[in-house]
Amino acid sequence: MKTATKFAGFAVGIAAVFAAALGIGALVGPTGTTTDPAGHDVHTPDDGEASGDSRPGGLLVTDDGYTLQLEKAPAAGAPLRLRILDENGTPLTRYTTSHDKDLHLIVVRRDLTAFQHVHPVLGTDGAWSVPVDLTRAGDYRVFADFVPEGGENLTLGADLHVAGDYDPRPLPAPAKTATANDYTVTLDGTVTAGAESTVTLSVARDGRPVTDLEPYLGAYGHLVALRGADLAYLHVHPEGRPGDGTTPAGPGITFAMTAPSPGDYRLFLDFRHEGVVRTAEFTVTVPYETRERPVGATGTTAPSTQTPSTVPGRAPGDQHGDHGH
Ligand SMILES: [Cu+2]
Repeated sequence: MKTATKFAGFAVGIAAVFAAALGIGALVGPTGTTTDPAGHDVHTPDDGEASGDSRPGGLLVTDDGYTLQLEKAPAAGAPLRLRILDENGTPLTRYTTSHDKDLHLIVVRRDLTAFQHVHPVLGTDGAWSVPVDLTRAGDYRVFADFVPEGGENLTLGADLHVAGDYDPRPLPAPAKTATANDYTVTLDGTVTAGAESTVTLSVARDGRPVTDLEPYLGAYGHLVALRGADLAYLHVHPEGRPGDGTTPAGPGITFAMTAPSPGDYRLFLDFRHEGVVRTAEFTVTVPYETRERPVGATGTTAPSTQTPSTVPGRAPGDQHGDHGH
């Protein structure tokens, strides 16, 4: 169960790690003090919400009582098979549909190439299966993103080894545009560590904005973001839905994402147009902040780079009221 308390505790841990990573003081002040600026400036914005946004997923093979059990890499042409096991080791067969599917499976090589986002089929034996392209040798990461019936969204991750000569490729340089066949996708927005950021991805073809994107997985686009160093899987939410009366069918698709730390990320946008799903890929570097920090008190000054919209419904400084600072 993900209680608010559990999330808050985790957020404190993240804050401490993040503070250390920033080199601004590894120690969060003693419980009850309000004098440590590092401890009060560095946090995840959603730490009071049970939305799942406040920690990256995909780093654990077992979480919240569920385990991703992956079969060995299949022979060429055979499907990849996996199970989600509950805490008794029984295959989970009851899911809550999310983004049109009971299970979203992401397969990517460890160097962030060969990205695939597929939707397996659940067999009567409780095993999911799906064809995947594993023609490039190397280690892969497999992410299962699902909602157990009656539970909360989980993303489990496991490694898959594909024998052969592995020639890992460097992460492409950060860029604001990406191409997918004759489509060009442009990324607008700045991703900030530890705060929800809004990014808009705009689709054009042959230089003309595409305004008739087709719904895919309940949205005009589906965005997966992975942290380069460890393939942490970020939860990303599209803003608006097709048919809600306000969300346009392109060219721009807007998402809210939270990068848990500075570093390099790879973004994969799936969008559908004229019946075909295409993927545009971007590298985004989330910088270390050199922003002004409020000193000595909470509730007075918001970090200069945070706009009120990044912390909806919450006054600056009140994030720590429920977990002991
Ligand atoms: Cu999916």
